[in-house]
Amino acid sequence: MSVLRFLTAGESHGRGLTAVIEGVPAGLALSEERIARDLARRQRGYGRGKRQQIETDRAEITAGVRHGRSIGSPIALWIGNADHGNANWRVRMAVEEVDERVDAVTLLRPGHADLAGTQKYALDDVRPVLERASARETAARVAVGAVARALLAELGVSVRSHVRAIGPVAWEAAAGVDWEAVERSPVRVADPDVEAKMIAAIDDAKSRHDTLGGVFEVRALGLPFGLGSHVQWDRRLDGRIAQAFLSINAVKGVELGDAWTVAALPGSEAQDVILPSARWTERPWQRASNRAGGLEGGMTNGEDLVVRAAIKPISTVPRRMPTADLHSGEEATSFYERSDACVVPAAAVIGEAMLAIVLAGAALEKFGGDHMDEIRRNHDAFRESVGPRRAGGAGAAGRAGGEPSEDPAE
Ligand code: EPS
Repeated sequence: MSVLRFLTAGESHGRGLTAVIEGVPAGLALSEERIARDLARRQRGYGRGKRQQIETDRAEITAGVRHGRSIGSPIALWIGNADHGNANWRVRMAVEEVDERVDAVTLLRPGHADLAGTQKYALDDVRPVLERASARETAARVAVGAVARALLAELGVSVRSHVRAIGPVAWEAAAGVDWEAVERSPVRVADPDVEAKMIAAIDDAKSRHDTLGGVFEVRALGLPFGLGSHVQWDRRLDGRIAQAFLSINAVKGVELGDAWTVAALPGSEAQDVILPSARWTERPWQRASNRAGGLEGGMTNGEDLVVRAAIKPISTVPRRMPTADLHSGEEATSFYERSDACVVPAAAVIGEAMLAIVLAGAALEKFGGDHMDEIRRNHDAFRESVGPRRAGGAGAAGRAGGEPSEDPAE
């Protein structure tokens, strides 16, 4: 269990979303403005549906922050659902008993949690399942992620994302991505030709009453060595990252570095050569390539961390689809209200949040401390210590370490 934990609560059309984050040290500068920026980035993206025109997500910080800084106690966040203001939703999602008749949702939608959820929780209405399974919940995760990013920024780490594919249209980003161009793009790519093709693909899917999935990539830049550990299965950072990404609604596959390409190469061509110190230009222990995506032995290895995720086309397909009825078990056709046509750009922002949360937790495990100053000191001293290590326990590049113990008991 990470020292940084969070829980969310809230239904898609209920009053709103709550998040509680435990383990944030004292002294971290935080503001609702900063969180709002990430929430707005999640709401953007070509292919989003009408719901995003109703919501303007804003997280209120209701606990754990005083005079602009965390105080070490749990941080609580509240994001109201504007759509709940609609009279229909107020009745359908009322906390108290209501006098009005509320019809059960009984048409099971394949690809959603509807069938498994109603069976597991013994429900005769799909509504309670779909409300919580909805990707609306990811707004709370992005708010939590903004807190995690603030902590990582103090350690010189930034988290970025771009889209690699929407439906059949792919974008192979170069190593030096123009991140500002990505931010300006409604499909999160930095190539105008590819952007136009992706937009056309989404328009085409919409006109055919269909939806599109794709692939997004998240990178963490400026990471220190040694987040995660090789010593125990559940401390391996690669496993923790994969779990975090697969927990994002509709994500069905995760790739670390060039995993799928490397799988087809002979071992002699699959490595990232460790360069000698004469060739280091930016930091100790640079590599000739980064096929591993910044992770070896379940630890960060100083290179950029690269995670890619495959997201399936949204299961709410805007046309009638064959299904079965929850009450009768008989053949039926699914209903359609409204939905997004493509959420790949938004999912990339959610991926940033999940990666930031995992990395901030791992950084707190490595650098410890209850105040940001303490964490910064530990972090800076560790970064200083990275470099060639001499036999006999001498420290990095011949620095201290290996000194005779001054413990009088020894
Ligand atoms: C979602 C269905 C749509 C999306 C929603 C996730 O909601 P609605 O049924 O209200 O139109 O808009 O996403 C969000 C509300 C959001 O903020 O991302 C689903 O079924 O997962």
